[in-house]
Amino acid sequence: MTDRVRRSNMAASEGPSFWLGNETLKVPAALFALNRTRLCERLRSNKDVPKKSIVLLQGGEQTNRYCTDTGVLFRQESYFHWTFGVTEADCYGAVEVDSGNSILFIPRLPDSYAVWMGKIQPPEFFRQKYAVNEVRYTDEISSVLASKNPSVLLTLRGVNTDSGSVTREASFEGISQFVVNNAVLHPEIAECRVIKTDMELEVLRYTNKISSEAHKEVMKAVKIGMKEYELESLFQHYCYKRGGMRHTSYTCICGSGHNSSVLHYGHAGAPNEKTIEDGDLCLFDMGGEYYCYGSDITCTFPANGKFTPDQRAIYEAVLKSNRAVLSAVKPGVSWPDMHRLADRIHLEELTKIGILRGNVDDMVKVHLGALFMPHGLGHLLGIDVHDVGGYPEGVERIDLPGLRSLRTARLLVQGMVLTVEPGIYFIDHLLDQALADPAQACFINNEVLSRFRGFGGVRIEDDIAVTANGMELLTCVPRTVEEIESFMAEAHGVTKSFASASV
Ligand SMILES: [Mn+2]
Repeated sequence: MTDRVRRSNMAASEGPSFWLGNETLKVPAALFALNRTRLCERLRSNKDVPKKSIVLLQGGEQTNRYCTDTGVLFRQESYFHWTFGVTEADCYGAVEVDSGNSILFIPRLPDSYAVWMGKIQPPEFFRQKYAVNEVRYTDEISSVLASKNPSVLLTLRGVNTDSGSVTREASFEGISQFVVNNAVLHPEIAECRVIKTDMELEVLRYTNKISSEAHKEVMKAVKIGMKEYELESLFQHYCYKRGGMRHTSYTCICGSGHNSSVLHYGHAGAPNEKTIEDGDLCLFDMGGEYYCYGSDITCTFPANGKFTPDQRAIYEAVLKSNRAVLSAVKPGVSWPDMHRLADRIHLEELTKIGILRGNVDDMVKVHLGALFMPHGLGHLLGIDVHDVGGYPEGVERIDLPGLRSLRTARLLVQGMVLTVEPGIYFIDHLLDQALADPAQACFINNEVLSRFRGFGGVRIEDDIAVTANGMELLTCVPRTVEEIESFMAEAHGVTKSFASASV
């Protein structure tokens, strides 16, 4: 343990924390103090950062629903959360790089706030709540920063490599009197976010624990005839009631039957509204978020508690690739190689099942793996479900089917947190394309494949932390066919298929 970490652990046990009571996790404000320390250390060793630099971040803004005065439930902007852990909207934050001194700027609220929103707290309240050095009002940013006589303000401007969107750079009245550098901060802070501290890992263990339990509650409760959204609702209820998770990390994907092959099912155009039928596979991809730290877990299981032989075969093919990747993961391993490993196992297993025929090496040459797994094997996870830092300068996206969907092509490093989410899907659009392409069609046994039209898909998604010589599995749900079948049978109080009993 380094002195820095020992000091932060001591601060963690003594200082203020975020806590929602009951069995929820206490998260020390020291987590964010350590993040700021790490950021300043990185910036001080950057030759483009002069002495007397100040980092300036703008927090998320409270917005309303379209033209109305109905407030949208606020969730903090992720870089601001990583740096300050502040839950309130409309703040700014500054960090003096040389000293690490932190200044939180809060909005000066109108008197009416006290009537409609609650007591107006003084700056000292927030100074203690967030363990920052100073708290001032946002209408003082210009004068407070000028009094520090900074050489440069470092603001955040950079592209999110998953969305292509650009971060919102801090701006305030009077900024033109300062020298501003908006280029140097983004790659440095993104790189800090890629490697999780022990305190951050503790939060991600917690979000995974609660979300794993919630998935098990869903598996216990599922019945033929239910709507998919009833399970979405149960997941959210469990996460919030037991885990204090007001948000999920992303929109819940609750696909049953053919919907399980729609990769991002659950959006407003396909809002988890199908009735779950006997014989359906359920592919439920859901993750709770606590204090802005996320989780991302997918369970695939038969709605009636019993796999058919075909469902079992596909499920076990995916489980085999999932387990192979978990065993191979360690520092230094290339993430695209893990994707290739999963693809190869899928192709081998699909050949055993009879859907494919021929030489697997030749299949790899025509990228046949991407026909069944068009998405990437997994992605970095943290405050954002698709966490930042997947493609820093020097790491190029591989422009090949499947691999181009990877949200990172990095070598693994201890402290990274990632999802491992191989899947096999039967997507008519892609299957028809492949059958029309002689280079791919020659490997496909269309007679066997036609049996799997409308099958849907299987995804098995776990969250892992990369350790010194392997990985730590954060997700804990029934995974083998036997575990799932016996877990569901026990939960439903029967020893075999309970489909007919529940109609
Ligand atoms: Mn995922």
